[in-house]
Amino acid sequence: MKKILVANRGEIALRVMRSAKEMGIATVAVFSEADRNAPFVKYADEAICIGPAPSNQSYLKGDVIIEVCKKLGVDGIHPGYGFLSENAGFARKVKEAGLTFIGPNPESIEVMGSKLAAKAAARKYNIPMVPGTEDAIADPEQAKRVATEVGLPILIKASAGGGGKGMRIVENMEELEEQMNRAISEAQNAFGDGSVFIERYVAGPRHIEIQVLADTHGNIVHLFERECSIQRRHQKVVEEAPSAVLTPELRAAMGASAVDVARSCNYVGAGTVEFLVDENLNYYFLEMNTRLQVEHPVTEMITGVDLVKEQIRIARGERLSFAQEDLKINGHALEIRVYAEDPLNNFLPDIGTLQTYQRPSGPGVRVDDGFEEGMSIPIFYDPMISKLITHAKNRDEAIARMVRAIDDYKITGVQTTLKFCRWAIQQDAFTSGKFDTHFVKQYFTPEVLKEEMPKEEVVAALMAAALFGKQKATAVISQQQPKNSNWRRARLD
Ligand code: MV4
Repeated sequence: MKKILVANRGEIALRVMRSAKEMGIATVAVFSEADRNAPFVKYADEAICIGPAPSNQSYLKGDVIIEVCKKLGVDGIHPGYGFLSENAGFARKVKEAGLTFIGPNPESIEVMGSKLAAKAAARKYNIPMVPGTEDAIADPEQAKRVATEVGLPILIKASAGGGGKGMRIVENMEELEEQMNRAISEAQNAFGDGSVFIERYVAGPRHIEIQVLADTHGNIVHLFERECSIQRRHQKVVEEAPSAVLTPELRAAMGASAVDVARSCNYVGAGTVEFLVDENLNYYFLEMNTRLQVEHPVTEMITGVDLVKEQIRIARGERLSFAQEDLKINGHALEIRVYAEDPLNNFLPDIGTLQTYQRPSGPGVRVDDGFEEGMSIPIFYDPMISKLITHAKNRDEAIARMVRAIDDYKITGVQTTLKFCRWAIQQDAFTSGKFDTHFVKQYFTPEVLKEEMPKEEVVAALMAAALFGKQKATAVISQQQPKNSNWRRARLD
């Protein structure tokens, strides 16, 4: 593989190109008109504009991207995350064009894209799963029988969903039929597939995922877990590795299960197996993400493995150069996602120009970003500015280092989630490790950020929020707009 095209933008495009460069591989960027001056475009050996700003006219144009590959003599395509990364049809077309898709086979993407098919595949390997239905369900009477059997509350999930899309909680039998019918019609509208299934609702779970790598020779290893329970409306806020709650035994068991899930769909490449872990440390398989994830750096920090390089080596047909026994956890890593969003105003995207943009640095600090000072954040895509990652010899030091790095990070011109993250990682519930997926809902109100900010700033921000309350309401509604809305955040994880 001599030349790779990165079918993505922003920090992840840059991240992928850096590893390619270290491997002596030339890089091609494709970009939209909104990204003309972006660092990833300048960094690439060659760069081609593929269309206007909206993703469906640029980054989602698979056929155009394949044409660029043919023209420029590209060998392989790295899809990053989001956009075309989990599009089985695209992966298939890439293959048919004689190019290498740096990712799993289209068949694996397809199986894991259907949550029912994923669970059916995993069932053959005795992976622990939440009790519920094995097939799609549409008959309300049957649904009531299942609900009685597994016990209320239950969750109705869309098979074509994932990442929390199309999920509905049902607390009592009276609302079951209506909720199910709504879930079916929503799933039909959103995904073109109205299949839904039922699971018992796990009340206060942690979200823990396992990174796997699989080569084309049947070797599969896991690279331990990432704790992703600190999230807000299915948007991850803080990720860490390792998890504060896993024992070595549980880690080994979940790792073995994750490897089996990968095996169950003939997986090749880097993938992530998501689990719920309940308060008694029972774990349940949820779904598998068939791409490189946003939060992959924390795994890189604690294992010393460059996941992008491994993806490329695997795509070249090489064998994994290490076995499970060779992998060890070294220290502790944290990642926070820095968004151009206003935590004092319901996390509304606050796009604008990065008037000041000074990164933190120093020992154990990594910043994965795609912006420079003076650039404006396009309204067309996810408003993530960067990922701030710290690594230290233990969890307490990684947290202290993160607080320091946040304080050293100077961003003006847009509101960011920096102070929200600073608050989160200093909560007793976080520092003690005793938290679950309800952390933000449980503890966060805009007022808690008072301590994180100078007083005048709080007053001004809260007043602005109150004054523009009406505007805010409109914007919230537009955030809930369907698929093609620019504000609808690409579901990354
Ligand atoms: C669940 C659950 C409780 N019980 N399934 C949300 C994302 C999708 N991957 C699955 N999700 C959940 N599935 C059962 N049976 C709770 C969630 C959930 C969640 C999971 C992980 C991280 C954050 C979450 C936030 C709300 C709900």
